[in-house]
Amino acid sequence: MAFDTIIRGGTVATASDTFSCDIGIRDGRIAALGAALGEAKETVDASGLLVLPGGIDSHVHIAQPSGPGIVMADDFASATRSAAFGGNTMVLPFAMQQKGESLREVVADYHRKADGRCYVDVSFHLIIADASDAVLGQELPALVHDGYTSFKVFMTYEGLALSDMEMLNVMSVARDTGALVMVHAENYDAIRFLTDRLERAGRTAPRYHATSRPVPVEREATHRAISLAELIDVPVMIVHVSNGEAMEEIRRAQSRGLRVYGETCPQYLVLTEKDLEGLNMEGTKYVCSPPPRDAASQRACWQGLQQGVFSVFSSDHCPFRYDDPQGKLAPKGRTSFRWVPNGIPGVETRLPILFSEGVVKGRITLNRFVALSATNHARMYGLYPKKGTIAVGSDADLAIWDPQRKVTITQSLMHGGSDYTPYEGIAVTGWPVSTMVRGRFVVRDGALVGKKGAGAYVPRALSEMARPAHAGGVPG
Ligand code: DUC
Ligand code: ZN
Ligand code: ZN
Repeated sequence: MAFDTIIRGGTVATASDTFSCDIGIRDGRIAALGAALGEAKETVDASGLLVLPGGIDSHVHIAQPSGPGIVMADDFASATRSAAFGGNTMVLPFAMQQKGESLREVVADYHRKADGRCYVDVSFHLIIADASDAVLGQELPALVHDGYTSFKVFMTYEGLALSDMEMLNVMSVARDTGALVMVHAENYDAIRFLTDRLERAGRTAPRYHATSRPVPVEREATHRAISLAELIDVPVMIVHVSNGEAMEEIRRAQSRGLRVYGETCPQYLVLTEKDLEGLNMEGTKYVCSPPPRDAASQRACWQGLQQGVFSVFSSDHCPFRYDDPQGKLAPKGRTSFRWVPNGIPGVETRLPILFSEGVVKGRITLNRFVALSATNHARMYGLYPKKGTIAVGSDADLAIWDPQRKVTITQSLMHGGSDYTPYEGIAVTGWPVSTMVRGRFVVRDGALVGKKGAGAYVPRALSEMARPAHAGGVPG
């Protein structure tokens, strides 16, 4: 038998082309693309459906320590199951260091949490909270060498925020090792100043979370992160960009030839700060940072996606349960927005929202959708062409979409550990009906058929974007 599986009759799309062809799969990889491929142990009829590279969500938080008494809603099993139902075949969570911890031990701990529990493939970014000489001089270079080729730094958050000096030191390690630095760009002191002032005025409701982190807080930090990266001559990814002013900082850097990349997320396309105004504590369901903003910011984020300022679209999945004293309704969180855990679930809804609001409404092409949802993530984070495309030799990581299916997003359709979706009631057209990882279905016709533990850890090469040949070149 020539193939294990043939997917027949679908419309296949990559980041560059859309074409009708059958896909022959052998030993977990794409072995042939064409017509009349012959015999296979199994044939899957995809007529009337789209066959796309499985989504790669390169910004998710799973089972991350979140402060005293707070528990994240997803472990690796529930997060990767939810990811698979959302058309994803790989996620990149963070292995988060806390002050004083050995990075090596942190990474080993995340492997223990993930091993044998994943439904889709995973790889880890690092979060550097303790930029000590031992971490930067020894552990970090060795980990980059071992395939942990990207790390995130924070310019805000108690216990995580790095000073400019520390950022420069971390960026120097990235420069020496070829790693990619991801930056959470918000000005910590400005947020603390505004938060104190709001609290003194009795403005503690969830909606003041947005007031405490206005656009200039993000724009300034974005500009500063870019300037620091320019000094070191190192590529950076500005993650979860929420508005036009920060986006314009990135565009300006790109037009000056700097290797500065941008990411935005669904919450900045379809939510606004008005969502934080819900009655009682309902607004906590939308507390994330940066906060959702306004209609003009949404339009700017679409422009960023259309014009290539943003090369990746991720969820920033960071789920907490709502009706739970270990989640959004933690006792301390009820006293002030300052203590509400930051983050919202989104790994399952990222792609249907982008498909419906983007492709179906004519804002982006199907090929741009593939680039933003899969291919550029693989290129950015050292996974291409094993992951992120449909090509002979690539892993058979595929999502089969019904482009006509109309669904109203609601919590009862979700498969993660949270008890709400911030996208409740949003009507979408287009839905991922089946997801296949390395030639095996995880979700088939809307039902879970994959095994827990079938998802594998994938070590990564250096980012293509961190190589000198890419100076000034932003993936389209
Ligand atoms: N902000 C982050 O920086 N990370 C996770 C969630 C959030 O809202
Ligand atoms: Zn962040
Ligand atoms: Zn995040």
